[in-house]
Amino acid sequence: MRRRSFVTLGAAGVYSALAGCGRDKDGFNMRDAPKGPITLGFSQVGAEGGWRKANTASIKKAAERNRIDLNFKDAGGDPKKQIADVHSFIDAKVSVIAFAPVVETGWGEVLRRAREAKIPVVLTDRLIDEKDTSLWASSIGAEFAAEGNLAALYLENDYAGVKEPVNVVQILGVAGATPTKQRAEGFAATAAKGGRLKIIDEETGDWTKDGGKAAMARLLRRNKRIDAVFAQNDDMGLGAVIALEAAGKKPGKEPKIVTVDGTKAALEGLIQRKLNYVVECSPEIGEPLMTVVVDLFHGGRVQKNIRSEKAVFDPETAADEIDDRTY
Ligand code: GYE
Repeated sequence: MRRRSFVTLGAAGVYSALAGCGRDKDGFNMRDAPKGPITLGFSQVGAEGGWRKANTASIKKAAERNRIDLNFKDAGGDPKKQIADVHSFIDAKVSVIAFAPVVETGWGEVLRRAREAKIPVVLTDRLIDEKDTSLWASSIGAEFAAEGNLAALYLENDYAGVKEPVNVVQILGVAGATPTKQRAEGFAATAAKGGRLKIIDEETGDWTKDGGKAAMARLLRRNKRIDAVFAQNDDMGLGAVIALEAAGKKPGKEPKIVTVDGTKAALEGLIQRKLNYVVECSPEIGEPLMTVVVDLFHGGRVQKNIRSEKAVFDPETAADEIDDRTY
């Protein structure tokens, strides 16, 4: 952990008087502001692809800017290691814990332990399956179901006027993660409303390019006619492009491909017309997270749910955006 002098948050002494109120609306008993810098224990899912790497970079950069001492741990995609990492933050007596959960389940015990130790918890990116919502102070991330809605809507519009059903295959992220469940639900709900898109098959691609490639190869073996692919993230969609080209297909024409995230690599895929649509999911959670972390101790208003904006790119809008894309 890096030690920092108590500089930019020099005003903290003034604000800490406000933090004396000590409880949020869920009755969460907040600790008084630490004397030195706030220490944040952050547990990351892993480094599975472009989105995740950008998310990690955003968190590290924002911690530095906001003079927060970051204790960062990478779970390598392993839910058990991730829970052990969060226990280790409690042992280390960090001021606050934040994490992006690999999967939704298994969190009750460690979060109750954090509460007993009076360490506030912030969820980033994804959600957890716990009824007691007072176990976390805030959650920051995207609306995954709405991303699935948009992905289906764009395909639906593309096939307006086509009479036969449009055969869609889906490449899913890791099972048990919030975006895997909710993107699938959102896509299916909008597809059902339109009545044109038919989800004929699905495979998991584990959020990675290699996983997406292998999933697409399996889907091609099982399905004669695939009109469109919904890949739940960019990396898997770009992996699917490789498998389709290896099978002599023309990704972007037949089948059409829609993905979620909005990384630079995917915008390039759009410009090359190998992908058709990309729904943006911003990985830039660092600044909003640090704002919440500071507010928790210095009396600012902490919102329970903070949702990010989203946009959809096609080849034209990707060309406008690509030079500004940093991830
Ligand atoms: O879409 C994917 C990453 O949870 C929103 O996780 C995140 C997802 C993102 O592996 O690329």
